[in-house]
Amino acid sequence: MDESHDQQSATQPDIAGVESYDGPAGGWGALKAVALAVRDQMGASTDTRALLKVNQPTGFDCPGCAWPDPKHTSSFEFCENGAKAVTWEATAKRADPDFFARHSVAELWEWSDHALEDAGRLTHPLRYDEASDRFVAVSWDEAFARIGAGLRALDDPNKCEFYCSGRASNEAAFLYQLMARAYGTNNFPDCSNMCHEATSVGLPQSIGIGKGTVTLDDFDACDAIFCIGHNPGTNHPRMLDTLAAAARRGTPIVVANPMKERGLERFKSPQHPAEMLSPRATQLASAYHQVRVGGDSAMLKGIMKALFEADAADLASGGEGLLDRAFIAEHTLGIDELRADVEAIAWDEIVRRSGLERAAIESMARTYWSAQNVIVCYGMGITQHANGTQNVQQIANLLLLRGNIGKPGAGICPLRGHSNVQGDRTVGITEIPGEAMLARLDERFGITSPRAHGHAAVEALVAMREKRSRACISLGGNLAMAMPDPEACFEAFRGLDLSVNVLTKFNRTCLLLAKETIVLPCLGRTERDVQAEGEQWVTVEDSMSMVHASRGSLKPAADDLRSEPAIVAGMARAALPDTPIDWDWLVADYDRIRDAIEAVFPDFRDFNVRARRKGGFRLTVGASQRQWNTPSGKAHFIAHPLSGATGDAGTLILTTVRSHDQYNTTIYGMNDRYRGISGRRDVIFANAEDLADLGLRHGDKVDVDAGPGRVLEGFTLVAHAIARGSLAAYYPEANCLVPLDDHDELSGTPSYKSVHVTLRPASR
Ligand SMILES: Nc1nc2c(c(=O)[nH]1)N[C@H]1C(S)=C(S)[C@@H](COP(=O)(O)OP(=O)(O)OC[C@H]3O[C@@H](n4cnc5c(=O)[nH]c(N)nc54)[C@H](O)[C@@H]3O)O[C@H]1N2
Ligand SMILES: Nc1nc2c(c(=O)[nH]1)N[C@H]1C(S)=C(S)[C@@H](COP(=O)(O)OP(=O)(O)OC[C@H]3O[C@@H](n4cnc5c(=O)[nH]c(N)nc54)[C@H](O)[C@@H]3O)O[C@H]1N2
Ligand SMILES: [Mo]
Repeated sequence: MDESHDQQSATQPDIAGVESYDGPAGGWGALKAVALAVRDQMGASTDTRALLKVNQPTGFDCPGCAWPDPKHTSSFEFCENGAKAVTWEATAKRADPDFFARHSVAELWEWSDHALEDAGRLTHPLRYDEASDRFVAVSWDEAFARIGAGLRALDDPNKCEFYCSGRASNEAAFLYQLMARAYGTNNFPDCSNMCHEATSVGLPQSIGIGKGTVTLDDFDACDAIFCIGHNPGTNHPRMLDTLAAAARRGTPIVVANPMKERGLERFKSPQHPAEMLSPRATQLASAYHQVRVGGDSAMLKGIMKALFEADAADLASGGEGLLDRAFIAEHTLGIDELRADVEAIAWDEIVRRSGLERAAIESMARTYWSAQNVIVCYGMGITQHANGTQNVQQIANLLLLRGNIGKPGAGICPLRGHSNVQGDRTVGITEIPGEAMLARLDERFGITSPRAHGHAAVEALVAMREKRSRACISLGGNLAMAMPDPEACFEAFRGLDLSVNVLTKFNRTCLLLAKETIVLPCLGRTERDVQAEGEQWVTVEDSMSMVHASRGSLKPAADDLRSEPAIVAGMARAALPDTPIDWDWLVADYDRIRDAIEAVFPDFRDFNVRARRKGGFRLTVGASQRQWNTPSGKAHFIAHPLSGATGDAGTLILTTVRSHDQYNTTIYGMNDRYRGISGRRDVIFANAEDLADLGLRHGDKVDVDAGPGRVLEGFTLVAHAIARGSLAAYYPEANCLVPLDDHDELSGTPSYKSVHVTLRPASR
């Protein structure tokens, strides 16, 4: 049943850990990987029942990704990478005080990121002790007292950054923003600043809301799906069942991705016993277009150009045209500017910049206009560029041209990142809060929230580096490793007075020592959460604006763990002895936090009732009903000059991607099964013809140079199915190539996916 074959081409030398993978996504390889993850992390003795509770109506929300579940009524929703996320959290390993007594910080610094997290779950609050160069256990009271003292010592609340990674529940995130605003700042760098900020900024201008407009039901009713710049086989594996169902119905799936990703090509669903036992897999992509890295702007304009041309031809021959003219007239503004802009670009330029033939782009356009209802899905391949917001708006333009927003079976579908990144935003984690929300927050809690805008992620790191900010509190995440330019970020953290990390696992950001460095261990999604008035549950919002309950059931990893809401309350109590907020009362019963959320965000009406319903409820997405929450009340076509890759001969643009064995900065293992890599991550994927032109070969060691001081040394070239002019490397290893100030001007999203580089034989 082994589906991978060693088919290294005869012309290519053998390289350790590199061989082609010819199997489908999913299949027996996925089941094997789950078995290994369970064995390595959970051991025979621990409670593997957790795996059966993932995404069940009575269970917890999978910490893996934000893809929704089929109405929360499915039988066991199998997903290899969800299982890895769960086993990684429910591991039997412990990073307890003994562990920290054995290993100094100087020693831990030399460990790999994989090894740091693989030490296991944190069990006690920790404080860095300079005399012994070790983290030592402290009581919760002492930890909170130290944090409170550190926060009260700052002469300006805007000198503290409150980072939020997207795993925190709605309840935890809401309390967290309340604490920061009661303290006096809107500094909320968050992981969405590195992720879908281009969506959050771009879509409100286009369609009046910064969220996707589709639900899972729309996938049953659509006639074509476009997948641009995302890799569901690895990052949203449960989506493969949705795509496979569409493919089996004969729905065309058009992919635009510089890399051939197995999870977009074919899939064998472990949920389908018959398929598992047959040699056949489901073909997913009906057409696969290897657009150049950074070539999406040109490609999208090309599709629109072909559509306008075909529309004109259709009208000329007596047809009704291919645009949805009634929709455009009733619901939109800006069509003339968009048309003029698109028509002015020459096909030559579109072809050169996108790296796609004109015929290929025309075929994409034909599939688009031949379908009545179209969904466009996209991920980081669209957003993490200097023109990320523009890319997002081009996708909205394309959809609006045929009325593909706000009708069944059609819409825009950003693939969100962390499992609750969208919810955290919804409940107030934003550096640019609206007045209405602040007014309600103030009224509900008797505080005066600050009105000035705060820092997003890049601004926060710059402020820390310039010593304008003196403290950073992180609710989850590994900020210093997730951001571009690790050297700059390390320096920023090391200059702080106070650094606090609330985590399940120890990571490198904890090793960047401030004057006072504290690590607080929290409960994970899988674990039972008992507060003063009984057992609690939390809520999360998925990619499709569905809010539902998540209830952990496992025994906590250690007796002394606290929940995220309880930890936030502890910090707040210590830092803000004079606020009128009764933190302990709020945390004793999370229904009270949910009532407060409802008071501040009216869309959560009857929150406690609706959250208790099986499957939860959907938040209002105006655009899904063709209600456009823009100043004009209309949806907007937004024209932008061509941007992104120039396609000039000889230029190489490097993108950074996730392997199949990682969750962001968490490295579960060293394999990337679908891309044929095992036991290593020090590779650069390159196009074979580009290598030939450069006089380099598959297997050569190279230095990747992105400018002065930005060199990735001694990585091995791997000839791969990737577009010409394009290279790919793993994140976070390649983050040293990305400058902190190279980001989308409109949204601040770092350009993780378009780094101009040169290659040369390795110097060592
Ligand atoms: N198992 C697992 N699941 C995850 C995560 C994880 O790390 N592991 N991370 C979570 C998070 S926070 C996020 S944001 C999502 C990320 O999910 P994705 O958006 O799928 O993430 P990436 O791996 O960054 O890959 C994006 C894809 O974009 C393609 N790409 C790169 N550059 C370009 C380009 O210029 N144009 C186009 N069209 N495509 C390009 C790459 O080839 C790759 O296939 O996944 C979430 N889910
Ligand atoms: N080059 C490059 N860089 C990137 C990206 C890229 O594509 N390329 N992607 C960017 C994106 S999309 C994102 S979202 C960021 C990710 O940035 P972050 O969200 O900051 O990073 P993670 O790696 O997800 O965080 C891992 C840590 O989260 C903690 N953790 C896990 N579960 C929990 C929990 O339930 N509660 C708490 N409190 N802590 C928990 C663990 O201790 C673990 O060490 O990285 C960004 N950086
Ligand atoms: Mo993300």
